[in-house]
Amino acid sequence: MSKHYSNLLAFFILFFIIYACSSDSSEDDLSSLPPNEVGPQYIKENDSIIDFLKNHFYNYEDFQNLSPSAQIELKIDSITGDNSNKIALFEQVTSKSIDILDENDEIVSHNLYYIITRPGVGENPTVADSVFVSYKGILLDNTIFDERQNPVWLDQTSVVRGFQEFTPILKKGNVTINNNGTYSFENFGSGIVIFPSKLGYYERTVSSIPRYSPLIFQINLKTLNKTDHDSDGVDTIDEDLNKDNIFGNDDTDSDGIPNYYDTDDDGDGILTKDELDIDNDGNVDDTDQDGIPDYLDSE
Ligand SMILES: [Ca+2]
Ligand SMILES: [Ca+2]
Ligand SMILES: [Ca+2]
Ligand SMILES: [Ca+2]
Repeated sequence: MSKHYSNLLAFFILFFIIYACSSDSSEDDLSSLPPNEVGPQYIKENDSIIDFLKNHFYNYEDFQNLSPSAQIELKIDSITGDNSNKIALFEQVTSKSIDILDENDEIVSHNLYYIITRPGVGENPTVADSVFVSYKGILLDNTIFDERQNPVWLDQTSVVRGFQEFTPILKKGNVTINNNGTYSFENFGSGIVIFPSKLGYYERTVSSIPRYSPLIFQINLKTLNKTDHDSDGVDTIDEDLNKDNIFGNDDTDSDGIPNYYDTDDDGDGILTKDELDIDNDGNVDDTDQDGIPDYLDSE
């Protein structure tokens, strides 16, 4: 990690609104009701999202011929009156399907819809990385529920799923260190994503976001950092053993600490970092050659 990025990391602040674990629904008298069934709720919300996409447009004209450092603010409006000849969001979105387990552990594929307004030039983040982003969060009724014009660091393992799944479609920008020591970003990836509430807060009321709210984010991906949350030598992205993009459900030694926070993943008393690559050949060791690396093999 370069010195500049370390400085940036110093500004890492845990923002309340975007983090999936944040909730103030305890005060709510409806919070004792069981959540709606995932399948029917998804169909209802997806219908309302498609309806929204067909009847709204964004200020796409402002996003043409951008200068390298431009950060254009997203504006969404309905296609009526003077704007009746605008191109609907529906004509411009691409969809990505995400498998979500319902209350019976059956898969309900959830669409998120997105538009890339600038692809970016560098690496794509993974669902495990820290991302340095500016963003704006909007509800379908155009209420802005959160906005960060100056970029902040967010941990992708902690943000809402729709946000986490979208940023890997963007590429980061180039950082320029100015003569006065400040820095700026150019040609960073930018886009708009719209997703149903199961990829957001679902049945919870969070700040000004009502329960079962589809969310819209405009995201500018300035840069990123790889993460190794437990500093055990295994990147966090590689601690998601079942590759479902959820990091809390991989716990090899069943001690209640998921692998990405467990410094001894197989619970054999030897730290992962001390059995990862003892011969230092750059390959993860598998002494008994059973296909399970030593750090996950308690045998
Ligand atoms: Ca997992
Ligand atoms: Ca564990
Ligand atoms: Ca670990
Ligand atoms: Ca171990």
